Amino acid sequence: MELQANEKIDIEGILQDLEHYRPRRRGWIWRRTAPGPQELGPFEYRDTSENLKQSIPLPAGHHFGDIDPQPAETITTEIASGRFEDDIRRMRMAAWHGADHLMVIRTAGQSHMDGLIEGTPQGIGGVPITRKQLRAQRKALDLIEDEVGRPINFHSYVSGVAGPEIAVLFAEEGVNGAHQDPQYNVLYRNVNMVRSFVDAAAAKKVMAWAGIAQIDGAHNANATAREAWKVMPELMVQHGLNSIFSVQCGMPKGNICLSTVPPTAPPAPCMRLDLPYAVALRELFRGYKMRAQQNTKYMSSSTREATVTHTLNLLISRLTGADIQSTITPDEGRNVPWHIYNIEGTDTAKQAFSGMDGLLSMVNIRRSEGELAERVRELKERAVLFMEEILEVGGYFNAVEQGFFVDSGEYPERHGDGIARQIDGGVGAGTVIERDEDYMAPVTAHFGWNNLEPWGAEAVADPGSLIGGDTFSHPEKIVYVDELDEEDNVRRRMAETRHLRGGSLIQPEMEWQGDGVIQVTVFLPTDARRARFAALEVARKMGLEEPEVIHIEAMHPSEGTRVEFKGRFPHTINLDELVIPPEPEILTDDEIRDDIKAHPMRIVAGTVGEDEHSVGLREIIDIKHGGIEGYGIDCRYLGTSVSLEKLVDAAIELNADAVLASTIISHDDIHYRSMKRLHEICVEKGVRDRLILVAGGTQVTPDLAAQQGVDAGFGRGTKGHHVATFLVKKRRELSGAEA
Ligand code: Z98
Repeated sequence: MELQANEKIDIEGILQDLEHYRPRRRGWIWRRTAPGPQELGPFEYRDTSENLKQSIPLPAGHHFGDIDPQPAETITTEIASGRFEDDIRRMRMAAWHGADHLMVIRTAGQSHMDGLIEGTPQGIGGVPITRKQLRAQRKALDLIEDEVGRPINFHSYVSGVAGPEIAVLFAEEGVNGAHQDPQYNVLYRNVNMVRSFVDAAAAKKVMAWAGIAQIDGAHNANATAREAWKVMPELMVQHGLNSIFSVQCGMPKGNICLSTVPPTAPPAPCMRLDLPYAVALRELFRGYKMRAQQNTKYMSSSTREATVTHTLNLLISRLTGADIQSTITPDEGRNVPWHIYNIEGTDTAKQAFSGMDGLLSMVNIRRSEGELAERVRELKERAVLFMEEILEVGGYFNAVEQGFFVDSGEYPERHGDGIARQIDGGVGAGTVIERDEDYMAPVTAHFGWNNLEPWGAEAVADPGSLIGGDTFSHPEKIVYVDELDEEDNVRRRMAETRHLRGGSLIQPEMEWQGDGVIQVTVFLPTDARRARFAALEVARKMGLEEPEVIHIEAMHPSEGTRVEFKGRFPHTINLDELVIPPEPEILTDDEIRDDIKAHPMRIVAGTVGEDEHSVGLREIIDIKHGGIEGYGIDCRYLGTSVSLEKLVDAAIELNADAVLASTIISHDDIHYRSMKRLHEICVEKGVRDRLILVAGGTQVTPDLAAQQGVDAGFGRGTKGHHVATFLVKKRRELSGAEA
């Protein structure tokens, strides 16, 4: 199986023979940075990684030869709509935009699962991780990484009381990265703390064996705390605990990623608050990797606001360093993320990093003096004091019992509202038992006491050898369960949307094939309260089902409101029934410029008849607005209300190649009559063969214009490059030269 850019990925094909699919590699792969400065198009880049084999550049990339610089940082996007089969297509799109770390699950609450589940049940706001889903996605990603020419890291979460089992599953299925932090279980999922740390040791050992990169859970404290910037000292404590614990479990520092988030957001003076924290953290944790996540605590339903927050966060990353850059989708404040927003988040990171390429070669942060120096020192001191107090009260477990964590005060201040858990409380309390002296488990990457010596040196080196190999060395021993639920499975879901695959029918889609969801932005000239209900009425009148307002923003208390709503468009569109005109061929700017340079061109232009509307024509000509003089065309503008005779005479006198007549006024079809007359005058004067006649105006229909005898008519929406393309091509045609 190989993917072709012009063909959709075959999900049915991916699902076939999954039982025998084996991931082709294990472990995390970092981006390969370019060995030195990289020339791309007209620019030199300093902080980039290798280019993709196939990709979609940023929209403005077309001005620069469609270059697509890839930053040095690994870029994450979280794709977990609840239907893994639809997420695969989104993963492919994200990879084409430059994401190489794809995370699944989000709010699904895997931590609440007490064991492994099988099959492909649908998740709510996330994906319940099962072997089949992981395997299908890894299989798809193996194809996608070949397509874009870069390894894609696949990521999920090792949490909850099934954590160690999940770690084994991930090692077996080629998952490359995982969140693992026992503190997350304790604080946010109320898993018993003793159990959580014992599980974490086992899970981390397995992750280390499989080369899985780890992301910790410290960032959840800023997302939970009432005032996120106040937990900065605690965040460093949480990072410290999980990091050193991971090292002790055998994980290399180079695979331990601190999950750090600039803790606050605009309109707070966020750079002043976030930068010292970022600097202090990186100094305290040298040798570890930084995974920078976007601030979500203050996210609203404004995608614009989320994007600016993200961009400011990206500046922090660029100034202080990030190995992995996450891109929370800008719609998280209102949706389970949609396809288009995963791509937007990825592009925001790509764009911001490209824009800030080489920044540190020109800008220094004032680390050693002033406000930054003082604040960095203060944050570190607070973190160290926090650690010391944990020791004073008898250790981490006691500190948690006393509610040390996620307190809304800035340490050492405490407000007494932290999350407190009991040592013998929570899910799985009392389930940890000491291993017997003769305890023995014939498995690879086993943590802690394992009485293997009596079984000989081979057993010590490879415990699995005692049972003829375990699933790590003999994956054929993995028991693959295809589906458990007759109703809730991928086969059923895909049967419902079969008509939308492989044929000519399509339906709008934001999340799942055939969801029919569309989003509409309207401005309603009334106050916010009434606008909300008016918008729903608009949606109903548009024929949308289940309309819902997803964002509302006052433009003024009474003048108007911006409303965004979504709804279900219940129809399908048949692509075969569309009448699609042939695509007009537009020459590139460089092609036009080269042609004009080789064969200079002159035009005369004016607004004809009794017409003072000159703006449209001027914009077609004007260099600043992308007009044709920008290509080197010599433009002689004769003004407004120019008679047709005068226009033609001027063209003859100046030996022009073309006449551009602006025909704005359209009552009684005067504009078409002018075009006809223009053509006739040229015929009368014997110059029709050598003059190109172009007419433009907001009411001009190109076909009707051509019927009047001019060479082309240009209507509303015309830009300079349309006209320039036409002029160059027409002149080639007239001179018999092949385009
Ligand atoms: C992120 N967007 O970090 P449930 N373990 C840890 C976590 O941080 C999380 C989970 C498990 C964020 C995602 N983090 C939030 C350390 C979640 C997952 O209980 O399965 O939902 O937890 O990128």
